[in-house]
Amino acid sequence: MYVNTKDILEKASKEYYAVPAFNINNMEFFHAILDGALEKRAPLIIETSEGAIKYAGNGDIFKGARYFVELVRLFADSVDIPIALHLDHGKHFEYIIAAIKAGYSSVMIDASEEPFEENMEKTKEIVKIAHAAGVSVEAELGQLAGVEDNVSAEESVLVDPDQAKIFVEETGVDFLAPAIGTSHGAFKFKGESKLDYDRLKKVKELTKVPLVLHGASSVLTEYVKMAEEYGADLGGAKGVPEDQIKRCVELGINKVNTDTDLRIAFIAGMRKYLKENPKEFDPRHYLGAGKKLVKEVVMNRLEFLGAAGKA
Ligand code: TD3
Ligand code: ZN
Repeated sequence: MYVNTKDILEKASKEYYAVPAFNINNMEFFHAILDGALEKRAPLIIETSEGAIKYAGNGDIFKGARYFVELVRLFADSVDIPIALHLDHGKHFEYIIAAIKAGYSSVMIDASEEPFEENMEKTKEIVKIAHAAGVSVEAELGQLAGVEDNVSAEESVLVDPDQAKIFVEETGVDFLAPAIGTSHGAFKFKGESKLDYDRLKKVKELTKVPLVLHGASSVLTEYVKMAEEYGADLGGAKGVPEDQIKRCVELGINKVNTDTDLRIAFIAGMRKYLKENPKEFDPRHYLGAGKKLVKEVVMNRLEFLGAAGKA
């Protein structure tokens, strides 16, 4: 069934597990993710960036938002696991409104690069509009380093736990993404991954809301290697190890945003297939090879985050 993201995340917050939020841009990734969640009997959050909405609408953002709602609802309505659709990194008012109007379950207002007061004001405004439409809201405090899609920052700025408490109380936001040292994309760290667990623990204690980890892909060696074996150049790719993400879940993370891991698995599967089947040109076959590996990654994440069996 199609549900409010809040229903999924409040249960996860109470029981200390996390639900992955998987980014999609097209039908194939959605099918792979859905199949994985059904097999694992897990709740599911599908999310789209502003860029994905523009892409799916072939330039028209209202069509793009509607496209994703129709796609997700069509399948969600006929299965018995809870599925929510979320706008990831909403930075522009028009995208946020398009998502709410089209029927998204939740939206993120990302004003994290603005000063604290402005972030609070913008978030408050979106919360008022979204809540009136029955849509829940995520906001971000601090900044992640890295560049992906519409999302970019030079260096990370970590969340201030005391500000987080004020922010949640003042804005009425439903979920909070605290920056604790992760970054977006396939090249997250030059040295070792270092996350600020103490900061995360404090944020949870002071806010008590479901918390979101961005930039949480693990960049699994197995898929990076496969992609490189068949022609990709991903030298220096590095993600957040799974045991570090698990630690974050123990400390109160309930939504784990995942894009890069799916992209890498997909390209690995597709490159291998194309190389091994040079006479093949049916898109269902080469896209299908990517889908198969996306489903594997999805099932692995659902399992180690503790979402498997929670539907
Ligand atoms: O918000 N996202 C999704 C990607 C950003 C826009 O496309 C994340 O936090 C996941 O990041 P990643 O790169 O670690 O999968
Ligand atoms: Zn993110």
